[in-house]
Amino acid sequence: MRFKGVLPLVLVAFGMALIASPAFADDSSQSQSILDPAGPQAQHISDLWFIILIPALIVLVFVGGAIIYAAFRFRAREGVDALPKQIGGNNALEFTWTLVPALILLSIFLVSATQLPFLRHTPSEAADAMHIKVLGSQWIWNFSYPGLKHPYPATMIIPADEVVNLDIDSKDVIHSFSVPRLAGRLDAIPGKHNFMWIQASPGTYYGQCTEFCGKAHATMTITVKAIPRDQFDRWYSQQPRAQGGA
Ligand SMILES: [Cu+2]
Repeated sequence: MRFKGVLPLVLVAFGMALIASPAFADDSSQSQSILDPAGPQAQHISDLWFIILIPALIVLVFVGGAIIYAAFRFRAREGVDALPKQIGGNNALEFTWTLVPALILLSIFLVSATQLPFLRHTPSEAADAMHIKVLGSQWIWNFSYPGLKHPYPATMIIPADEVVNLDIDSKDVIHSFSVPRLAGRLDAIPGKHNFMWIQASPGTYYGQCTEFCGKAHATMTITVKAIPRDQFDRWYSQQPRAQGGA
């Protein structure tokens, strides 16, 4: 009973440590955290996460502090059985605790919504950037390049520091494309063409299907290799061409 107020705080602290830990992990090639961004999309999302963390921490300290204070101050004590003074019908108090959270949530909504156009639309200066077709199927991702004969399973090679458009589709059930260090996740839905763009610093980035899609869902991994433009051109020129392809 007397630890009732401490338990939520311990749980919240544990949860926050769990969430924040990848941000402080070293820049290992295995990292899969959006808080360790390697491109402008992930950078925006990561910045937004930290901006929202500030009001969330203030609320945590305020509400958690009030819970701890109340739990200790008004705990049951030997020989004292009177209820603490009960407050009810205080309009000013009720108005405040409705309005303040509503304003906090509205601000978070607005600051998030203003990011959407950047995340949804290819930057205008990269209007002619390459499109790669991303096809999810049970249980492999395939990446098709313009003019090339075969799709490439599991590993996507892209030119570093350049915008690349991804046209995302599914062959069977709903999958979700997610490479956290580059961008947010986007569902691959049969019959619906979804779109996102990425841009990556040179390096190798990992992700996976993030929508449970059947028994081998866990093996549906993604590797994105961002290599310098000249290396990319060399690789591309060595691949089998589609018939009639450039
Ligand atoms: Cu899947």
